[in-house]
Amino acid sequence: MQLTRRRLISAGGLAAAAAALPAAAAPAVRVRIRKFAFDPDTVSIKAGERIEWVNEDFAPHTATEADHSWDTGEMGKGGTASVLFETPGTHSYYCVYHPHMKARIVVTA
Ligand SMILES: [Cu+2]
Repeated sequence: MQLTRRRLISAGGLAAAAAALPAAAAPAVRVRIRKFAFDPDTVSIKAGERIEWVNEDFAPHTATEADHSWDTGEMGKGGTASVLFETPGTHSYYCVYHPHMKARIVVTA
């Protein structure tokens, strides 16, 4: 059973250019998932930074944009996933398994 899963998904266009970069090249801001909540539930980053989620619960979770423009897929216990945000804007996201889990990302220029 695979406990740790890493994904890199690009949001906001230029996906091909972003995918060519090593994942470590973009700074990451960590969001913990614990007790069926995203912590912090609002995070501000600059364009070109990544969010990395770490699932500290036993239950599986996702981080999924409300309009489904990006989705980490399932993160199991101890799993991680990251998304690169290249353009300014505000993203509302939730967990597809537990829709009451909601959070926000503000990407500034
Ligand atoms: Cu969940």
